[in-house]
Amino acid sequence: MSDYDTVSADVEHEEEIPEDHPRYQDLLTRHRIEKGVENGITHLQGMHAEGRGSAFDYLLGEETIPTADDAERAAAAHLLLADHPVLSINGNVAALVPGEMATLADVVDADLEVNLFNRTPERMETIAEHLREHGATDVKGLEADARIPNLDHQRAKVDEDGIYAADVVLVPLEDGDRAEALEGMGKTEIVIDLNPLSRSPQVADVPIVDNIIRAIPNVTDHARELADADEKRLREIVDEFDRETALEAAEERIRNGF
Ligand code: PTJ
Repeated sequence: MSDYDTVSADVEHEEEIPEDHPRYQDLLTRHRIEKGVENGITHLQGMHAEGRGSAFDYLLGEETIPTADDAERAAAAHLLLADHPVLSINGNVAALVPGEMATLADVVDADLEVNLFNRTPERMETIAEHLREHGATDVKGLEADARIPNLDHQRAKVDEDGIYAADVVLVPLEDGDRAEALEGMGKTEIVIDLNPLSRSPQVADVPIVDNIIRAIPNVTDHARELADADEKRLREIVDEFDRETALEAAEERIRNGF
């Protein structure tokens, strides 16, 4: 019998998933994505994305590897140094870590902006409301009064005083085209993606190869710890981080297990 068979597939509330289950984090993730789809937050395609992520996470050992922790610390330093940081939210992110994103936004004084691949007014509003229910005070993305250049219409829609004006953008679980287009706008880009070979981490200034469920609370912990650090110290952390090393280490772990 596989580990999956030990928990009923139709768990109604996540509290029913036993915390001592060996695949607890994976079961919790799947449950949140299913609920996200049921509640009109996550697109059906988000389930495919989650399946891919889950396979990479299994190979990573379902833990934050040391280079991912370095990336999470560098991300915190970038966000603290930024004049206008924005955290981008799609349907998977909203289902998996709504409260954690609101907390991070609070700690680093960033905006939250809903930015969808499969954009509909209903999903935009449902996700914004879901974030507010989880502690977000101001949710951007609904104005859509600016466009990311060189990207097709729906995916390019952003707020002029949000992602468009941002100097540092966190784009988790993002598709490669938009990550490239944001990079083309000269923004400092932090990407969270469990696949180190995906185009988004490949173009990111800070690629975080980790499960977003672990990554966001860890970025927040680093940001809290660095809250009193001066600009020189924050710049040192940013400069010490090596994106190539982080990508190579993640690929090595996935391919060879070390
Ligand atoms: O909500 P929408 O309409 O904006 O659509 C969002 C999805 C995720 C469907 C869309 O952006 C998409 O199709 O993304 P991709 O191209 O499948 O890329 C998602 C990436 O996120 C993949 O490389 C996955 O490995 C990775 N991923 C999935 N789950 C996690 C993850 N990375 C970190 N943590 C996860 N839990």
